Amino acid sequence: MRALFVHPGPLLYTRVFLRLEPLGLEVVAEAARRAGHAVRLIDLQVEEHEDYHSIIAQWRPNFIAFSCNYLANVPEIVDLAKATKAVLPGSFICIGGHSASFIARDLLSHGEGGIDCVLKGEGEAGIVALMEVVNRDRAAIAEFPGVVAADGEGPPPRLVEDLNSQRPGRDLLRHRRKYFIGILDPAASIEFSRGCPWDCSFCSAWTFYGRSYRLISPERILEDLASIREPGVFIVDDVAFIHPEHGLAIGEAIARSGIRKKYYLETRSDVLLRNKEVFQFWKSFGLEYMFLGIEAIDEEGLRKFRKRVPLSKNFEALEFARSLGIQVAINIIADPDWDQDRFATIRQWCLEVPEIVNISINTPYPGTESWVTEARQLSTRDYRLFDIQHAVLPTRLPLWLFYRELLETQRVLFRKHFNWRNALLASSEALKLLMRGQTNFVRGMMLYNQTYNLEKMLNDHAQPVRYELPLPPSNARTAAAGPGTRKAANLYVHRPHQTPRADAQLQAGL
Ligand code: B12
Ligand code: SF4
Repeated sequence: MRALFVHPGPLLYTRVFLRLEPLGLEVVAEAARRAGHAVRLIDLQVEEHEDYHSIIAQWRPNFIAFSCNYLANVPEIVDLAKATKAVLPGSFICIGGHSASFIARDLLSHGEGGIDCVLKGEGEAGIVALMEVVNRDRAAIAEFPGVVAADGEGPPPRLVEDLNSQRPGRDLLRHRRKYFIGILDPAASIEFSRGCPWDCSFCSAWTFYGRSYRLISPERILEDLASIREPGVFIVDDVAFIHPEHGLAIGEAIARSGIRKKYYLETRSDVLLRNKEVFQFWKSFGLEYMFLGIEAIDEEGLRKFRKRVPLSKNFEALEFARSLGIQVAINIIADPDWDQDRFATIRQWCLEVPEIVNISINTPYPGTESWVTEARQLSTRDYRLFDIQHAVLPTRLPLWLFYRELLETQRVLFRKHFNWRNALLASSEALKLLMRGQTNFVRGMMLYNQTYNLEKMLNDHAQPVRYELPLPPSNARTAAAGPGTRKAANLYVHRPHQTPRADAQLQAGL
């Protein structure tokens, strides 16, 4: 078949701070290519809709597969699918990815016949067999694992049997130098492990992967790393280095190989403290930036998000990261219920810590436990606003005042890092990048005020809504389901795995 794999356009975040290569889609596309299909990939984060339409018109693919990891991209994907079906009525259109897996039926109904199926779960596990079925007998697709189609739904999707046998089709991207994260410009992405053994209430990583946690071998990782030309590398794992021996083995293999890169990773405070030697070692050959999901600066907030990390551990982890000389970014979740005093307290706290602080907004997503337990009614069901940068629950303050406080907090934090000393450092880094022809970081900084702007945020809420998110299940039904994670029983995409004993101990902080 002629198969076109499509990543949708940028979100608010991507315009300023980072834009990363669509690694998941590359893995799925590569599986199809290795099975002998003619494959192309277009990433609309860095290309235009006209480029997409011209591939459709000239190459005329007969299989088009969209990646929908982010809810905010749903309207764009649905419109592209409909427009494609109108010009290529015989083509087969499929959607996969993280968010698509939780709202499969709704996507089909928004598509009004323009979407043939949603393939839930890990795409590389099912894409090749799905393409075979489409080729042979389209009527049979509804029996296929992970498929949701207009006339039926197959059994749950299967997990990939061996992650080491998968490869990302990195050469399929047409503009590799457009991906960056801060001053790691350009940057590539890489995967060391998949899944997460924890179960935070606001997150859908664990419900997607059925609470499984799998490792990729150091040999395979080294082979992948050796194929990467970019000097910056973003490690996409939800929580890096949960198993210290794995982190050390990868590190030793890299150090031996002589490959020099600068790395960015995300982890948890308790993992950082438990595996200090791994992070210390990684610092010695290129770990430069780390993201810690702190989420709240009070015990009550941490309990609500079920982070299973006491506040004191978070502060201890920050101290340790500082001592290593790693640049740390942390995330705090703002609640729409916050008033001006709460914002002022957070602003003060953020100014006192040297880290880069990112503020996101508490957003119940389908697939998370918050989606079924949140008692407040959504104030909007516009997919485009579900990007954790917009308030989708009722705000205690008038909406304009909530955004004014939030933007002011973000601006204070932005300025904190653009004081004269940092500005000098950043401008010398920026100059080096510009001299190498890399403009992503500098352009992002220049777009800050235009992107994070009160008028724009309010205007986003005033847009006509053509596609609405489904309603969360009624609170009455969830109350009957019982306490804790049992409420999440129906949320899983991949069937839940027995949590291995070691990981259960990790969660309990043993
Ligand atoms: C790395 C990452 C990022 C990277 C971007 C990666 C990228 N360019 O795609 C960064 C840091 C930029 C990022 C940012 C954000 N992210 Co993010 N991110 C992740 C993370 C941790 C891992 C994704 C990943 O690369 N996994 C590894 C690859 C191999 O898997 P994958 O992309 O999921 O692809 C697999 C399947 O989804 C599927 N698949 C994917 N595409 C397709 C297509 C087809 C046709 C098929 C059949 C299958 C398929 O098969 C793939 C291979 O198995 C996930 C959590 C998670 N574990 O999924 C959150 C996650 C996806 N992010 C999330 C969010 C909310 C965001 C942000 C909005 C906010 C934020 N600060 O985190 C921003 C906005 C991003 C933007 N586009 O502007 C949420 C999504 C929630 C939602 N329902 O929309 C997640 C689930 C985390 C969470 N807390 O729940 N993110
Ligand atoms: S530790 Fe991170 S990835 Fe795991 S469930 Fe919590 S927020 Fe999600």
